[in-house]
Amino acid sequence: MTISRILASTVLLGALSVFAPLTYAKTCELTIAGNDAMQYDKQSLEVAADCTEVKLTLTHTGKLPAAAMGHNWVLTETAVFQAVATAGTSAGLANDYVPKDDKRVIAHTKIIGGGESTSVTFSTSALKKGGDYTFFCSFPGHWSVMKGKLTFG
Ligand code: CU1
Repeated sequence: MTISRILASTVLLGALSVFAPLTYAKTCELTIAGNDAMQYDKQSLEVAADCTEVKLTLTHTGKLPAAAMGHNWVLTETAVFQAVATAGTSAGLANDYVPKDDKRVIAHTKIIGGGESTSVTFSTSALKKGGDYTFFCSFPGHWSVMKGKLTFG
């Protein structure tokens, strides 16, 4: 192999590694449900390594109104989820119990009541492979039981 060939293949490999991630997009769909007994139907969610985007749909399978038994879905790093949940309580229902413009919030849905559903789409560029993420409902008093782990990769 000549020097110029080695150089050419090095350049080609470099170009491929730069452009390969732009050649596809994959939206992965996740679903979760909350009920009138203050429970999610899942304690863990997995996002495959090749997902570039996640569309999470939350359904409230109960009958109670949002003011009494509202649910949302909030994603943060596990290390900060309790602090974000506490800040969410202060933010109030008008802000879906999510602190405004808080960079610790990776994604969140609005608060919904019984019979409703909502979804949020977010890029996995905000997630690190193997990172420790927790999803939870930030309605006051719910996050201690309505929570689970999200894994990526
Ligand atoms: Cu909830």
